[in-house]
Order: sequence, then structure tokens, then C-alpha cells
Amino acid sequence: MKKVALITGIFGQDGAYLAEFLLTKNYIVIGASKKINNKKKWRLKKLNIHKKLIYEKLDICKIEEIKKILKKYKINEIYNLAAQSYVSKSFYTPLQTANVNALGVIKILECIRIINPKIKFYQASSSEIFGNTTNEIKERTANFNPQSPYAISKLFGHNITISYRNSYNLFAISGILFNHDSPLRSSDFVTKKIIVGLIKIIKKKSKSIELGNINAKRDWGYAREFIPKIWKMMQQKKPQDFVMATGKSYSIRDFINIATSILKINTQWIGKGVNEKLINKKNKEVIIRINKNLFRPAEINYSKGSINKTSKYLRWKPKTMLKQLVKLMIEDELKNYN
Ligand code: GDR
Repeated sequence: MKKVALITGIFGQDGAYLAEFLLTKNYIVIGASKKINNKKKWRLKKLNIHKKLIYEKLDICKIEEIKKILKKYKINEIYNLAAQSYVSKSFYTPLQTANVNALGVIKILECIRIINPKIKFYQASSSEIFGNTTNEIKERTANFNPQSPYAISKLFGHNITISYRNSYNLFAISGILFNHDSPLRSSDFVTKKIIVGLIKIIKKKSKSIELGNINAKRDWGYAREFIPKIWKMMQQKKPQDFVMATGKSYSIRDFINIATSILKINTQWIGKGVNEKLINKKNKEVIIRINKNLFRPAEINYSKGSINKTSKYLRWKPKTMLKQLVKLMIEDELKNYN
């Protein structure tokens, strides 16, 4: 008998890679999203799996809609990837963010508890719940210091998942993922924004990119590599939470320097603070400038994960480090122009 998985947030980066992976494991995959339309299927089309899924319209803020799907299918595993996933946006949409990222989670858990407590549940938790990780790298699921409405809502989702696990004996777990990017990233996130921007400059379709805080550091992994481990977390005997990260941290500035070097743009940083600029040495044109409106009201300046526990239980060792990630994102983006 084939296993049945429900993925909420099917049209996002992780939804697409997870669907791809579960299909290789012979699952029946139900892809759910608030809105279903062809345009939203671009990632699934890129992976050539768009015709292999069952689509269901589902708003996780509406408990009746969740109940309907749980009664319609014999679901074995739910992967809750639906979220308002933009940290910066959460500062101006805090209510919507909390509604989806916090209350949406409890609604799914309630439906599982009432309708079928045997369903396994994965909550897409985020390293944002730790806040700044300083040099003391985080692995144990403690010392939370969320900085944004996004992070606070994700911490609620994280804690309520643990609470349902402990109170009702559900197989409910959180995967605390540090930044994980890929060619399937939306260009609202900084990695893709930089790559798309630099390539547009080379192709003379744009003159410059504006960025916010380029000194913040992130632990960036390759999303496609993280996904099989999410499934592995769900196959453990005992339900528990895991961190996914690479264990290395780089600044946005480092990311830019790696990208310009791969693209063979000879550059130089000049100026300081918000007046800092990246110049193309060949033609002296400014290719990156700082826009103080793109700074967040509260920022995480340092983020780095520890993966000892994950390595031990899930046999996790990151293969794709930042340089390779930038390279593969660039190669994919260049294909759009050839
Ligand atoms: P993040 O990712 O907030 O870490 O959340 P994002 O790529 O948005 O920001 C990373 C860092 O880059 C700085 N930055 C900019 N960011 C954006 N988006 N646009 C800019 O122009 C810009 N300039 C500088 C940011 O200030 C920040 O420091 C991601 C998301 O995937 C979350 O959903 C997930 O939970 C976490 O990673 C782990």
C-alpha cells in the first residue's frame, strides 16, 4: 500500500523539493495551497512533477477545510510548509503572519488529534526562533530569542507542536531549518535577489541592485539536500526535533563577493555604512548600493547552526557549501537567458 502525504505550501521551494523526493519514495502526494493555479506550479513544472500530484485547495487558517481533507484521504504524514515566510514582510503584516504561522499550526494539530491521531506531523520550524546565535552555536531546542513577528509566530508553531506531542502522544515534530536556498528560491530572498540582479546587470537589463544590511551573517545550505532529512526525521522511532544547517556562517557581503567572483566581475567596495557601494572596476559603474529602507526594524546579525545531533541520528553531513550553492544558483539563472 502506498503511503499518502499531505504537503501544505506545495508551491514553495521546499514544497516542490519535498514532493519530488516523496514521489521517488513511491508516496501519493497531495499538494495543498490556499490558491491553486497554473502559474503557481512553475517550480513543480521545473522539476517535471506537476502532473504527478493531487492538488487540494486548503487555507490552513480555516479549520473546516483541514477537517474536510483529513476525512477525504487516508493520510499517513502531514508536512506543514504553509507559512508567511518573509521575515521582513512580517513587520508590516504581523496579524496575517501570526494567523498562518501560529494559529494555522494549532488548527492542523487539533484536526489530527480529533480525526486521526495516527497521522504523523512535521512542522517547518525556523532558525529565526533562536535570534542571534552569537558564537555559541545552537542545537538544543532552547534559548529562544525571536526578533520579528515572523520568528515569534514560528516559535508558537514550534512550541505547540511539542505540546501536542507531549500531551496527546502524537508523532509531531519540528525541523528547525537554518537558511536553505536553491534555484527555486523566490527573488524576494536576498540570495536570489543578488544573483538575478547581477546577471541582469551583465545582460544590460538593469544597472544596479539595492540592498539593506549586508553585514548580517547567515548559515546557508542547499534546500534540495535538506529535504530527504526532513523525511528521515519523520521515519525515526521516537518523535523528536532536529536542526538542519551547515555549521558555517557567511555575511551577505561574502555572498556578493563569491557571486561576483564566479561571474568574473572585477569589483571594489568603497565608502562606509549606508554610503557603501560596490563598483564595477571595469566601467566604474555602481552595481550595488545600500538603501536604508531595506533594513529591518530588528535584525539577526549572526546565525549559525550546530548539527551534532542531526549528524548522529540522521547521518547528516552537508555536501553543498556556500560556494557551490552560489555556483549552482548562478548556473541555473544563466539558463534563463540562453
Ligand atoms: P531570512 O532570509 O530573513 O534569513 O529568512 P532573507 O534572504 O530574506 O534575508 C537574509 C538576510 O539578508 C539581509 N538583506 C536582505 N534581505 C532581503 N530579503 N532583501 C534585501 O534586499 C536584503 N538586503 C539585506 C536581511 O536583512 C537578512 O539579514 C529566511 C527565510 O527563508 C525564512 O522563512 C526562514 O525561516 C529563515 O531564512 C531561516
